[in-house]
This record gives sequence, structure tokens and C-alpha cells, in this order.
Amino acid sequence: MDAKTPPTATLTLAQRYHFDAQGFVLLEGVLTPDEVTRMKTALYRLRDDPEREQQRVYTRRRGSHFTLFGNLVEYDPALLQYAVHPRLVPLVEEVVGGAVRLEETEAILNRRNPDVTNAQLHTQGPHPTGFHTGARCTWGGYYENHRFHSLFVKTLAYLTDVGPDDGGTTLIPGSHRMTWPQAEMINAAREDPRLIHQVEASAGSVLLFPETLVHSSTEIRSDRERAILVSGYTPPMLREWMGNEVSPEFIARQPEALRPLLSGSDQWNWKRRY
Ligand SMILES: O=C(O)CCC(=O)C(=O)O
Repeated sequence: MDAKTPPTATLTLAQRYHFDAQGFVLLEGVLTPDEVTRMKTALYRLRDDPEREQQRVYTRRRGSHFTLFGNLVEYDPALLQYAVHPRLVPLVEEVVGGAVRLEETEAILNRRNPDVTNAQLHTQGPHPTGFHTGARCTWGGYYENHRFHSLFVKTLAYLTDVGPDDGGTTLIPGSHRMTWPQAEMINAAREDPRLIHQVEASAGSVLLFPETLVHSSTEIRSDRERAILVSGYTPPMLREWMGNEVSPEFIARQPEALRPLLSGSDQWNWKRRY
């Protein structure tokens, strides 16, 4: 689904259908060029900052080509702005099914893996690096009023253009609502790579998906670096991902309307909608 996202707070019927049927929807042009620039500037400043851990940011590396930074909101206002984005949070609430809390914030900067040869990269089909889910549909998904909802939903923003060789997210459409063991779905996709979709997107586009969807980062074939921001959301009675605790002092300094989103303070007083 490559439809332009209207500046409204709900998914169009077509976008909602795509989300329910395929397990994702690509929202084009959600972030303005100015927002993309500010978020990228913040991310590269964070990458180059040897003291980022003092602001609670964690770093995980896979070789020299893949770096993941986590727990970003306290580091820079532009990174906070992405996590609480007024055009995205209502869409997340729609697919979660009610009010949400922030569960995690991450960024990935990755390049081509120097250990993977050209011959390996140019075999047929997409090249996921590690298919996974963060929840299973048997306990992390539900239906209400004929719509699919998930208790764990992510928004993934592309801060760089991502063409066919640039490592767009790979995913298995429809897997978000399958009760099959995850390993069997991955084996099916290995058997026939046509079951896999690889996202192509322009900078500023956002992939909205439930964590019940089997998905993965993807090997990069080009010489370009990819930059993404990822925010995870759950209903407020669930916990943040380990290491993504936002400090009470930081939350106290934010506008009152944002505090439940950052802290999960509403807990079991869940404002269910949709
Ligand atoms: O790198 C990507 O495109 C996917 C990231 C991912 O798997 C995740 O955020 O759970």
C-alpha cells in the first residue's frame, strides 16, 4: 500500500484493510523533509557522542556495519518528537485499539556487510538477516468489530531513501495473524521467497506494523548507509522493553498531556477505543 497518508488522525479504509490483510501499511510522506533532517542530525550527533550512555542511550553492534541505538527520547528533542509524533500516535492507537504507552525507541544505522560476498547477495529473492516477532498473534493480537488489533505495534521511519538494494525491511505478509509456529512460516518463506515482501520507501515514510508480523532487517547491496528510527507502543498496563525506562525526572519536565504516553501511568485504566 503506497497511498499518500492524508493529514487526518485515522487510517483510510484502504490502509486499514492493508494493515489487517497484510500486517503492515507504508505511510508515505508522514515526516516533512525538515523533520527528517532534524531527526538525522540528532541521530548522527548521538552516534558520534562518546558520552551518550550518560543520557541512558544503549548501543548494540553487529560487526562494523550495523549499529542499533536504544532508549533515545531523553537524548534530543527531535528524537522525542518522533516517539510522540501527533500524526502517528493516533494511528498506533487505532491499531492497538486504545490509548498507548511508549514501549521502546530505537535507531539503526547500517551498511553493506563486508563479510557477505557479491555472489551471496545476488542470489534470487530478498536477504533477511534475522526474521523475528516481538509478540505472537495467539496472545498479542485480537479482533474487535471485525478489525485486527495488536498489543505491540511499531512505527518504523525511513530517514534515508530505500531502493531495492538499500536494505528495506523484509517481512512475511499475512504472518501477523497466523497461528503457525514462527519457524514454519520462516521455512515456508525460505522455500519460496515470493512469500517475502521487501519495503522500498522514500525518506520520511513510515512503516506501521504489529510485532506479531514476521519481519527482519535486510542485507544492503548498495554502498549507501540506511538510517531508521523505530518506536514501539503497547497498552499502558504493559511494560517498556528492558533498558527503555524513561527517567521520572525527564517525564516530569514534559507537558502534562505527554506524560502518560512516556510513563504508562494509566496502567489498567485503559481507555479502549475503536
Ligand atoms: O531494520 C529493519 O528494517 C527492521 C527492524 C526491526 O526488525 C525491528 O525494529 O524490530
